[in-house]
Amino acid sequence: MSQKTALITGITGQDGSYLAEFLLSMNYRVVGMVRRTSTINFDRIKHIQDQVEIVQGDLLDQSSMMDIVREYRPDEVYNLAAQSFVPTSFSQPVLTGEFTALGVTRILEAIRHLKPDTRFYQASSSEMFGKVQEVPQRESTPLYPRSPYGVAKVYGHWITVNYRESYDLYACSGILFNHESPRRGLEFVTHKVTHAVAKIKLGMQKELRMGNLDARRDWGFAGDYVRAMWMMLQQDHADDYVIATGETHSVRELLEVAFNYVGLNYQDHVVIDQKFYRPAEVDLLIGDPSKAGRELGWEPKVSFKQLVHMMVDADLTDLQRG
Ligand code: NAP
Ligand code: G4F
Repeated sequence: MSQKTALITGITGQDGSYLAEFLLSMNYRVVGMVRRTSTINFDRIKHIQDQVEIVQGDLLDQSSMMDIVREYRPDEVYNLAAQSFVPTSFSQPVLTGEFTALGVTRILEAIRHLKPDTRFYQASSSEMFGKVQEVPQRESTPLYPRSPYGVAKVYGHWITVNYRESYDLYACSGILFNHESPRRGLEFVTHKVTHAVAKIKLGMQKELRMGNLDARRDWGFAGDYVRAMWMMLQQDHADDYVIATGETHSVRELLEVAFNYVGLNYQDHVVIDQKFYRPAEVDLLIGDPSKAGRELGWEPKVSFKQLVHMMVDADLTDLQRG
């Protein structure tokens, strides 16, 4: 069989780096789209940089998306690029809409006009469930986003469904619940906590300022979740799937597990700071991944505790290396 080509937007992000590794292991030609920056930002992909092809493009720029699809003729496109941090979506709502919502249409338009047999994956999010209308959340749960990011992802989700139904594209939306790893951005709560725990343990920091400790999330490991993205594009028909662990934990439990792991008590270090509260909160997320289990044969392998321990260990190693 001839080698398949996959285009990944957002290859420099957490998921992009794990997906690129996975697709290389499956013998794909991997093309990664990156936006132009004044300094190169390839930390997460430096170990595979010589195995992937990097091309410049931007979700804001229709012609760059058209040029890339025309030149590389991808068999599969994974649209992972987005402004993905919820608090920034409150301070930059228009930009978030341009990247995270309209960016999806730009790439779908490129596929529709230039290579309509391309299989397309859209990185949808459990943030779309927001003020949840059902527990646990599944593919049919009504959406009620609570942030400009969540609203933008609802647009991206429905435009993906719409292009599948209108133009018969093989277009899937993966509704992924929170997934983390040592490569997670430092502003997200898991990595913020594990990095601070490692610093406190090493005597480099004393206090950790946090927001709402009662929020609950369904946290899994990013390495497990990128496998599901690929599986969605290997089926007979395109469809949408919830990817989650089916367990929920509070931010407080995250603190307990991370601090306890290094023999510390979070209450001695955590200070509540209103600055980290959001104008509207998503209180509870817990996904039902049974459709993905049944139809894709997907299941998560890393537990919540293993994930937190893995992240603390990685932060301790990095900080000790200096
Ligand atoms: P991430 O680490 O924030 O990575 C986002 C990527 O998008 C980066 O490579 C970034 O490039 C790129 N990007 C941002 N704006 C762009 C633009 N205008 N043009 C081109 N590229 C742009 O996010 P992630 O955690 O890997 O998540 C991947 C996707 O899944 C995102 O769409 C996210 O919203 C979605 N998602 C994530 C989760 C989760 O828990 N991680 C859950 C559900 C859905 P730079 O390196 O240049 O910034
Ligand atoms: O780690 P977070 O910033 O992730 P959030 O908002 O759930 O979004 C992430 O997951 C989504 C999937 O559901 C993705 F689509 C999205 O791109 C992103 O990857 O915050 C998790 C929870 C929130 O309830 C927040 O209020 O932690 C709470 N929290 C409490 N203190 C904090 C903090 N969050 C952050 N970032 N920093 C804090 O100090």
